[in-house]
Parts: sequence; structure tokens; C-alpha cells
Amino acid sequence: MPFPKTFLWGAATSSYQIEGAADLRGECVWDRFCHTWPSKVVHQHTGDVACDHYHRYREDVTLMQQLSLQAYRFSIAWARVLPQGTGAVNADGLAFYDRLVDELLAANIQPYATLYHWDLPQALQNQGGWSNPDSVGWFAEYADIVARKLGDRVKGWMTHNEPWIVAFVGHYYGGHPPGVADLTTTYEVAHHLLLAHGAAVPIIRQNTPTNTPVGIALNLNPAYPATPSAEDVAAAQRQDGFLNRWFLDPLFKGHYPADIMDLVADHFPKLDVSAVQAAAVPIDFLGVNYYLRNVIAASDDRPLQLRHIMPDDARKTALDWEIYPDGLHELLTRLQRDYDPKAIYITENGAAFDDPAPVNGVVDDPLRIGYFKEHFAAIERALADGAKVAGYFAWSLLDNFEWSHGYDKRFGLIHMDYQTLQRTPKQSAWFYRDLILASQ
Ligand code: IFM
Repeated sequence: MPFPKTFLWGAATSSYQIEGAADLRGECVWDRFCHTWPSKVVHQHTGDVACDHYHRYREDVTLMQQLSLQAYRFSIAWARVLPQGTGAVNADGLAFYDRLVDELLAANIQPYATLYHWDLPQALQNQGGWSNPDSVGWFAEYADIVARKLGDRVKGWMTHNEPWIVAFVGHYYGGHPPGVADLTTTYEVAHHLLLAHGAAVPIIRQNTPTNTPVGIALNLNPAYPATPSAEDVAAAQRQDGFLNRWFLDPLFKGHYPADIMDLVADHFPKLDVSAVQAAAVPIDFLGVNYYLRNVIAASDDRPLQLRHIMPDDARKTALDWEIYPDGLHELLTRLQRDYDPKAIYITENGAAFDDPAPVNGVVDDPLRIGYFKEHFAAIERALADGAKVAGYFAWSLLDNFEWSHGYDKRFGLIHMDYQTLQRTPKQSAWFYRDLILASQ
């Protein structure tokens, strides 16, 4: 089954990973993390300059046009709009996104905006960040300001990107800011992220034309048992609840998964869990960020009693993530069956490989082309099996700041020379362009 003509083809980025111009906005948690905790980021890299997209966005939109992209998913830096997180607006910061949106529209590229892709204003982190119940109101204020300004032109909205990563990597594993390792705080943070989503959706709707799609982007990994044993099957169920259902169930069913609540009961914060019903506000699409599957075996490790297994025959990316396109088919059909979203956008999918430097303007990245082909085939099969997939955003438009991996890991369709900031589309970018043109 070919992709429908209405299928939207795009690419995605995020503010901290590409914008640079850190001196022209308020401090965010990633600035503080990179500068004060350099051991957490390889080579002590920071997002101070990144791809300097803030100054070079026109060139980047021209590149998008050359690649025939139909849509571009970007995120807004909260601290560029509100340097202190609330209160006084930085008009210049908001004007940057205004110009970007107009530039995209002039190039016939649909702007899709994410409000929060991990760069919380440090001023808010100083007040407890997402663990503070006031964060729900802070986010609502920010959403209102952005939606009022851009709501007439942005074609699709996402509240959060990967709230699981914000909660768990930032507050349980400690690998992202604020670098906390406490499961109780983690569940508080997850709760407030969900409530903030619920508060922001109606605010976005008030400020956008009817039928403007509003959703959220989740990182979802299908969980497979390492063996058919009942113990491993149950452990895979637990991993699914820990990662996927912790956000999916509140968003679509208005409650937390009971099996995981029981499992983490000793760590669960004292909060009114019924309040999470507010997260089940109707959305127009579910954004799916898919990179890998989890293969899981039972173990004695508390509280989850599971461990991750890497299959012996796994093919891997430069991040040692397993390449497993069937997992995307499995995930999409399962989401449609269990949660019945009105539509699904693949809001991120892609791979880091050790690409060669450009030679005479050519960057040969056959592994990425192969990766895309296999994942597109998986989406086609999911469409044929009834999953309502409406669009795909490749991660990422540009090589960029890959969080704790700094600039070492390259996901881009476009190669970045970080010394000269020269952009060179890789062969995968031209492959993607040809696919988009053929699908029209
Ligand atoms: O670069 C990240 C992005 O910010 C969020 N999703 C996963 C990508 C690759 O790690």
C-alpha cells in the first residue's frame, strides 16, 4: 500500500539542540547543566552556539525547501520568550519565532511547534522546576503567550516532547538536568507534566483556528520478552507500564496504570492521583518518537524487577541502539488498538551513524538510507493494518547537540561542520527528497 497523498513529510529539531544564541535568551537548565557539570556531557560541549540556527534560520529554511519538506517540527525555547520563566516577555525572542514561522510559510512548509523540548528556564528550576505544583500554571502562562502570537499561522502543536525523559532521565537516572536521582520526585514531575499538558491544550485551542491539530510527542519503545517464559513476559509488561503506559493511560484513559502504581507504591509521592484525569483532554493526534525496542528479562532488581537484554544478533546505530523496524509496526498497530488516537504522527525517527566528512560536497550515509527505507516499509504495513498514521518527521534536520553525547553523535539529514557551521545535505537527505517528490 503506497503512502496516501495527504501524508505529511517533514523533519524535526529542537531549540536547545540547534539555536545557539544563548546570550540572547534567559538561562535554561541545559545551560546550567553543561556549564556547571561538564562531566555529564562529552567533551564539555554546550548548546551556546550549536548550529547557530537563530542567526541562520533563513539558510536552513532554504535547505528545507531544497529537500521538498512539507512540514518542519521545531520547538520554542521557553527562556527565549520568558527569560525568568514567567512575567516579563522578551519581545525579541518571541519575534524570532514569528520570523521563522513566516519564513516557513513563504517557503510553503507547514510549521509544527513543540512548546517544551526539555529547556526549562533555570529561574523556574530554582523554584523546584517540574516538581513544584506551580509548574502547571507556569506552563499555562507560557503556552498562552506563544499561542497568542503564533496561533494564527502554526499548523500543528505539541505540548511536550518526551515527558518520560524529562521525568525519569532528569530525576531518576540523573543523566539530564536537574541531575536528580529520586523516584518520588520523578513521579511528582511526571504528574505535573501531565497536568501541564491538560492545562495547555485548551489554551492552544482558544488561540488557534478550529481544526488546528494539537497533540503531544511521547518516546515509546515496544517491550519484548527475552524468552517466552511467563516471568519474562510479565517483566516485559512491567517495562511497558513503566515507560509507555505511564503516559499513555493518563492521556487517553484518565488514570495511571494500576500495576505500576502497585510496583512503585513505596516511592510514590503523596498526591491526588485522580487529578490526572485532567490530562485526558481530547487531542487530535498522538506524536510517536520511535527509535528502538526494549528486550526484557525478569530479575530481582527493585522496584521494577527486570533487566534489559541486547540480542546477540542486534544491528546497532552509533549510539548502540538496536535497529528494529518491526517494532515500529508493532507499536503503531498496538497504539491504534489500545488507545485509538484520532491520528498518529511519527514526530521523530532516525539514527546516529558515524558519517564521513563531506567529500566534494557529498556525504555518503548509506546506513541512514537503509534505516529510513526499513522504517518507511514498517509504517506502510502499519497503515495497511489500520494505524491512522498521518505524517512523518525525520529526526533530525541537522546534526546537532545530542544532549549528554554533545556533538559527537550525528542524526542529521544535513551534515554540520561545527568549525565553519557549513551545512551539507547528506545522501540520505536527497533520498528523502526523492521519496517526498514521488509521493506527491
Ligand atoms: O535528540 C533527541 C531528541 O531531542 C529527543 N528524542 C530523541 C533524539 C535522539 O536521541
